Amino acid sequence: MSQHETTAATPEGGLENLLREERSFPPSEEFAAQANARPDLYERAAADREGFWAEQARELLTWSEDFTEVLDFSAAPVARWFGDGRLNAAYNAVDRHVEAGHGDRVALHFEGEPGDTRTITYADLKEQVSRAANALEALGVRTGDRVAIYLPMIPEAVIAMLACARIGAPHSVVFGGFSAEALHSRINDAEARVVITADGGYRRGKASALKPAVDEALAKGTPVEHVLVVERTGQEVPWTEGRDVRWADALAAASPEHTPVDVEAEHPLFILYTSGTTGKPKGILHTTGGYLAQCAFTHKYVFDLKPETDVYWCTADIGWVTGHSYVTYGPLVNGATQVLYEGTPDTPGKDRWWDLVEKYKVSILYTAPTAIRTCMKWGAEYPGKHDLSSLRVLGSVGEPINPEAWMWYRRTIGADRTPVVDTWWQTETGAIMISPLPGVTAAKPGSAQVPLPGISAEVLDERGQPVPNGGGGYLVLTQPWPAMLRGIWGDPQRFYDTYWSRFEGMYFAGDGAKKDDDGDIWLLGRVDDVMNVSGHRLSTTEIESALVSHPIVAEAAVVGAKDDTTGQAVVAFVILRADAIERADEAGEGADVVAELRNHVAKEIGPIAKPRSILVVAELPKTRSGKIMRRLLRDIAEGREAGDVTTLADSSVMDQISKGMQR
Ligand code: 6R9
Repeated sequence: MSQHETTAATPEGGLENLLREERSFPPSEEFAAQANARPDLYERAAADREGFWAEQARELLTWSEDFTEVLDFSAAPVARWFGDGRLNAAYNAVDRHVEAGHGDRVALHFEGEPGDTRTITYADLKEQVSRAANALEALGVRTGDRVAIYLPMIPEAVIAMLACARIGAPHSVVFGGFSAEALHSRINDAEARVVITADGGYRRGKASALKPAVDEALAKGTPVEHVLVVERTGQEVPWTEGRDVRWADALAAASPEHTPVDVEAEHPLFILYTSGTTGKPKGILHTTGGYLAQCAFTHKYVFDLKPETDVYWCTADIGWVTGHSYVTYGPLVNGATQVLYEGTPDTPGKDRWWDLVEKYKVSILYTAPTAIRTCMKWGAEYPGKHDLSSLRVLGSVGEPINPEAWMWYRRTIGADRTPVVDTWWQTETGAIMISPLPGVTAAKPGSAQVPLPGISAEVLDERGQPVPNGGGGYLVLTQPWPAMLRGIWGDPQRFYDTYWSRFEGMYFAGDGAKKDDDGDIWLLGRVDDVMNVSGHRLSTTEIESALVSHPIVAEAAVVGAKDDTTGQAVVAFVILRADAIERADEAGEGADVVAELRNHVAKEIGPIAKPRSILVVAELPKTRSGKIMRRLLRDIAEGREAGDVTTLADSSVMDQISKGMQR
């Protein structure tokens, strides 16, 4: 049986196996006795939701001006939390820990892929962030200006984000694996004035380049005035005098003192682009006070963080929301010590992660199911070579975790001792929403289980009615929460249409879910045209647009097919232009066409979007109204008989495609 037969991509896929899961892992007495979370958190939050969040915001953050107002949802769906309070995110993440006498505590244990290391204390971080903030100001960046960040996983990525936050300049981090084209559209959408990048970074034992992609993006026309370039690999890079500035020079010239700019709680902290159901990525907007409060709260309770003794490691890249909330903001606001690792898990060997856990005595590990399944595939001998006894909490995020992977994570990595927390949330939610609490919840392998204290979720049927226990439907959030997105950058209508129009007055997340007999929630994956490949969100439409932008492609349809390792994989069906087919036939270039198109997608979007397979077809299955029936293509891509074809305009199309697949 494939691992994925138990995790359906859509509610109609059926989840019968999952709901038969009866294993339960109650917290041990020792863990519960020392846990941050207590069962009464739920009751306190239920009794007075707003009072509960106000208490968390005051306890976990330092405000330069206290708030009197907690939630204002009068302009729904845009919420204001702690609206009349003022604070600074970088001050909360850095300075106040130094002022409290923790300047010598390690903030970041950085490990480069080649094995170079840097230890950065909170005092070091304060100096670096202050210098970087002064450097940005010297380049003309003011409060409210946007700054794009395109960096590998090096300390400067965190420093750059915090430097922006320090001056109240919203950052827009673009994942380093995205192409020049993707970078260009994100820079322009946010109208960034400055880009912070590096010459390159280390990946799979090699120095890969980043700066050339920035040059290529800027050549297409952008409002960018300056590019700050971190020297990471020392490779030669093209240089534009006057525009490009060396990070090291700019920081050396800047003062190590900088007064953080106090902003309103609702001041924009960042924009982060994520794939939606149309071709154009959405710039998800997060603001300061509510976002930080929920990041800090969830990080403290879901991971049971003890900042004095824990070593925390989240393997996410800062290009994704997990890297924002659980590398940069949550952990640093809580004064945690964390590991930051630049490279891949199998360089130089398949035990690199476990080597790092042993070396830094990591006690809390937060990673994605795709990584866990990859490690499962490699085998237990790799973690087995290392002492992993420091681990005490394991977290999972990004996609549904199948019970087999959950069990392996707990047994092989956690010695059958550590709680595993499966955390459901999204770029849009800003912070964890549904998760067990270690020390409180009896965990069920494969289920995110319960909304956190102060969070309200429900599973609704087609007509918007809550499903009974045992039923399945659509996951919605029924009450505003502090870290919720405040909109889509520059597109309020799309914000409303995407999330708030399906069910009156409720946020529809785009995920299918079921409630089991105990009322616990099981996530089933996306119900829209968004794929989840290795925990990364990709839009079918965006990849289709990329394919169609190639001159030889007439039409394209993309589906996410189940994949044992990556969760889903991109499978594309393309119709070539007639003249292109003739030319390819003459030259005998069939295979080259596929390779060419895969590379084209990598160039347009990024290597993560490369289709696993591309099938050249003569026709696509369409309804009479011309809608491509992706459901049928998914059947083919997953090796099944195609389902109901009666709504097709031409039902013979599927036979032709299946034959093509068998060849
Ligand atoms: C944090 C993050 C969000 C989508 C979300 C859902 C899927 C995330 C999950 C999960 C099941 C979990 N997802 N965590 N599905 N169980 N624990 O991943 O944000 O990149 O915006 O993706 O990921 O489908 O809607 P983002």
